[in-house]
Amino acid sequence: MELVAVRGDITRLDVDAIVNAANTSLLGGGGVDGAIHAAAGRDLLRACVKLGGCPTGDAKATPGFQLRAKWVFHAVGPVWRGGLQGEEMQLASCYRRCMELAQEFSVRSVAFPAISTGIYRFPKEQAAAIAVATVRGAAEGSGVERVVFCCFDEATDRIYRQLLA
Ligand code: AR6
Repeated sequence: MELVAVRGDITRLDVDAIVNAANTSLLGGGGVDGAIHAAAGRDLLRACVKLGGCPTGDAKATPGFQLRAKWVFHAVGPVWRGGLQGEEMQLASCYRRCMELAQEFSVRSVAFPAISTGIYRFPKEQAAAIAVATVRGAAEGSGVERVVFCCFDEATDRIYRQLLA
C-alpha cells in the first residue's frame, strides 16, 4: 500500500473515497465538513439525515454525489480535552473504521483529512503519528492500494512529509 501526503483541498481529489471530519450529528458544520457538504451538494445532507448520527470514534458511509469521489466516509473524531479522556484511542478508531469501510465498499484509494486537528484542537503531530500508524496497521487484506493524507495547511503538510519520508 502506498501512503502519500498531498497539500490541498480534499474535495478536489480524484480518489474512490474521501473521509470527512464530521461531528456526532453528521449534519454538517465548518472546516472540512463544510467544504465537503458544499462541494457534494444538498443530496449529501439528505443522505446524512438518514444515518441518524454517529458516535465518536466511528464512521459511516454515504455516496459522494457531486464529488469526484464515489464515497464519503463520515468519521467523528474526538474533541481534544487534554489527552486523558481516551482521545488517542478514539482518533485511532476513526482511521480503523474508515479502513474497514474501504474494504466493505471495495475502495482502492482513500483520502483522509487531519481528523480532529482543526476545530477539535487535537495536537497535530500526535494526530499524524496516530493516523499513519493506524492506517499502516489496517492495510493488510483491506484491498486499499493508495492512501492520501490530505494536508490543508502548511504545518500539517510538513509533519506528514516527515513521517512518511
Ligand atoms: N480539505 C482538506 N482539509 C481541510 C479542508 C479541506 N477543504 N478544510 C479544512 N481542512 P476541522 P475537526 C483541515 O476543523 O478538528 C466541523 O464543524 C483543517 O486544516 O475541519 O475534526 C465538524 O462539523 C484541519 O487540518 O475538523 C465538527 O463539528 C483538518 O481539516 C468539527 O468541525 C480538520 O479540521 C470537527 O473538527
